[in-house]
Amino acid sequence: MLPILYLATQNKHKVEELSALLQDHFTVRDLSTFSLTEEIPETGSTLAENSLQKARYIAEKFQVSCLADDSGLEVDALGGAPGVYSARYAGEPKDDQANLQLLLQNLLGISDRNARFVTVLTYYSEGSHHSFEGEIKGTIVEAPRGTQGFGYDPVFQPENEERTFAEMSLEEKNKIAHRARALEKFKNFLDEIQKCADV
Ligand code: ITT
Repeated sequence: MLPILYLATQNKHKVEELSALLQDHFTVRDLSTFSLTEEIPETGSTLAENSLQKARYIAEKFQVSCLADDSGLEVDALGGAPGVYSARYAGEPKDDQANLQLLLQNLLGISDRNARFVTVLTYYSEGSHHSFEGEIKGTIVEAPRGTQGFGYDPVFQPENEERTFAEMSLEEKNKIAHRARALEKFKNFLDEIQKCADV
């Protein structure tokens, strides 16, 4: 029987992407099991701090093993913005469309469109925690393309690709994306632990 892992996120798209990649290792559960009425706090100033804060919050509140994800889009010409503020770039409440439009507006007339997506995953279990980072480089296109994915996907074109993430299926995005790369490191970590347990 596979161990249970809770995903410490309130973003249903992350749940979808992570679940697809974790199903061989865990019985994955989202937070709908609990009656969580508040937003999980994220007051850190880095992705790593927020990722740990979210994981610790859910692990301690519900006494479970969990995996949290904090992600951001870093645009070179904007000095790394929106970065850790990606979810609320256009202010409160969180609004993917408004964030994306503000990003395009701030890049109007700018030829350097280089950017990267970063994810920091934190696994929190029985009082200890481990974090894993994944990134993918790419460019911000001039106008949104595609209807799949979420967030900034319609304006992010990964390097060596002609389509934006929003023009790819979930499976295609999951082969190359920041979240999948961080998750690959998490799985390698699990395999190492398993090897030690087998000796
Ligand atoms: P949780 O904190 O509950 O996990 P969130 O949506 O607030 O959910 P973040 O704090 O990590 O997540 O915010 C990241 C922002 O970047 C958010 O606006 C997302 O829409 C966007 N984002 C994250 N991963 C993305 C991806 O793979 N593709 C496109 N946009 C993404």
